[in-house]
Amino acid sequence: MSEPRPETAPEIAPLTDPRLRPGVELIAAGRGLARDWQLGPCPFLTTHAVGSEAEYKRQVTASGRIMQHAHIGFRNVDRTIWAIGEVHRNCRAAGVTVDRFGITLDWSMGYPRALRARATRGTGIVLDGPEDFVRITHAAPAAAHFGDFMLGLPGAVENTCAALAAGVSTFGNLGQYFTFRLPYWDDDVATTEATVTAIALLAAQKAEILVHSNLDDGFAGLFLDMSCALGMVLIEKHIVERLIGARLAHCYGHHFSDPLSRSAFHAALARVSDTPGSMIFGNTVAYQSSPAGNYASLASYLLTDIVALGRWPLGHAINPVPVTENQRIPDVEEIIDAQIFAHRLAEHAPFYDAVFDWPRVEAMADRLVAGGQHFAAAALAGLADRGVPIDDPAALLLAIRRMGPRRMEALFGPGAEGPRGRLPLIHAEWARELNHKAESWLATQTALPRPLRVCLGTTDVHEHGKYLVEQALDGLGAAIVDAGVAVDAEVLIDRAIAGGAEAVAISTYNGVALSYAKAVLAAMAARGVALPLLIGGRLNEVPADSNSGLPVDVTPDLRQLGCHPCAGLDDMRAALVMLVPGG
Ligand code: B12
Repeated sequence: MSEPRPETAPEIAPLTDPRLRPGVELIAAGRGLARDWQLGPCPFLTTHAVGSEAEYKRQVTASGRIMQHAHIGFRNVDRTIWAIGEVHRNCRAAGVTVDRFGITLDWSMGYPRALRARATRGTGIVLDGPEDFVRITHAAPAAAHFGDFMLGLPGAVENTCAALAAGVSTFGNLGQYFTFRLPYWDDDVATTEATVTAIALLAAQKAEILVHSNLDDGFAGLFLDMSCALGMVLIEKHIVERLIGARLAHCYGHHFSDPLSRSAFHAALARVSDTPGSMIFGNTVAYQSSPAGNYASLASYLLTDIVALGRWPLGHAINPVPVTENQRIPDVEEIIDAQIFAHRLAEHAPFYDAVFDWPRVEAMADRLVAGGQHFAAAALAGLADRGVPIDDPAALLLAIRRMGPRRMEALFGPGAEGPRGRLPLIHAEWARELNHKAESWLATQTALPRPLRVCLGTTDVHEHGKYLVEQALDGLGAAIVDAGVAVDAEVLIDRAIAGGAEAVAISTYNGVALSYAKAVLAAMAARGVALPLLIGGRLNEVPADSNSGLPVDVTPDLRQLGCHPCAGLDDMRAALVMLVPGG
């Protein structure tokens, strides 16, 4: 099955922008900031007598112990600080060391500080000032990893200064620069300038600071060819290490379900990078079952990671994701259980080294590296041909972000040209799985009575739901009006009207389902249209008066508003047939 061709698609921006300041100027600004902002103290650095997490990682790697990462995603700061202490203490009592904590900031933290109070809030943590960062880094003698909504977003400089002063020595997340869009924020020039300035500030530190890039947050979660993801490693290293002078630690994992390609990607990374890795992210897309079933997915990816780290000790921590991840934000007990599970598995895992088919892993790593090098070289040459100064980190970042994963892959991918796009050297699992899901569903369906025009968009970066729905609609014979990814409600309806849509379909995951649906209905009313509104994905939201800070299901509220919540594709087809005249 190939990618459906939407009838209409959002406009494409030029690759260069005269408003963008030269990289050298931004780097100088970052260096200037380092005179006032230097790495501060925290219990992690003092307890382990290290100058930075990079130094700590080299020490522990040399000892042969596998490091562990725990992700904390509560909205409430006090609850987060309590949770960090609780997890660290209880795990230590069980003989388990949690080396680092991933702090899931809320997407409103990505804005410049002055705009945050008015921003839509998702499900993550909101920190008010540098003192809040300090409270978090002092919650336990473990490294605090600020990955989300830091680098790559317009508030990068403020957040980086505050976290640096609080003792943080690993900063994310370059991957988010390429894909994350904040509601009602379109100034990608300001976002680029803030990101380069913040990375230059980190490069100018006396201590060795790690810049973290989660590839799956970036284009790796959207490329159809896994070797292009390895290519992004090379391009990002060119930008961050060669052009800006900082150290870049890569993370991967969300979308890597197959042990062969997951360990091969690690082997490939070992050939192209000597910077300590941050963490290997859990294969969260595989969590499609109950907690008991998800333990099987947890074991599957963790065993692969531990055995691969045994062979290529790159310094990554493993990330045992709690088995409730696909239902909601996991709670403290579930985080502790996952950490204890990982520690015990790390005792078993080395005995699996002998039974892994390493020559097959190495052979796939060969193809990943060859394909990645092809992609990186073709992309840099291709962008230079299009007038992008590829020795300027800011210009290069902006051009790649504006070109996007589909055009990058189509133009610079290593695979042969096929009838409908490039043939992937190594087909990304997420795409294979969703293609198969769409095919098997369509095999049980009949086409719609007539080709309906459906406008489809997402509220946030989660695009896989849309990818699947696009395939299903295309197979049903519908015409797709593509409103794009992370689109504001008003723009969604403008594109629906411009495309002559008869229904609107939204895919949402960030815990904003109800407020977004209300904004869409208001936008329709303001434009004098009333189109059926279908909505699917993670239909929840944190109530305004919540004291737990955890999201709740809003399906009944959506129905009350007159929307059509869809648990899956069956609900979608039924709604379309019922709602659209002659549908
Ligand atoms: C993959 C993933 C990501 C990837 C997305 C890659 C991409 N480019 O698409 C990445 C890594 C980028 C990501 C980022 C984030 N994520 Co995320 N992510 C997931 C994950 C693991 C899978 C979601 C997915 O795509 N599934 C594949 C789809 C096809 O399957 P499905 O959801 O079952 O879809 C079915 C139905 O829902 C339906 N459907 C879906 N959409 C639609 C639309 C219509 C119209 C219809 C009819 C049907 C329909 O059809 C499908 C088949 O039945 C989930 C956890 C999980 N396992 O579900 C977390 C999850 C959704 N993410 C979450 C969060 C919080 C985030 C971040 C904010 C984290 C952060 N702080 O950075 C960021 C988003 C930032 C931003 N800018 O928006 C939370 C949401 C919390 C909540 N709402 O309760 C989850 C639940 C994880 C968790 N437990 O914390 N994520």
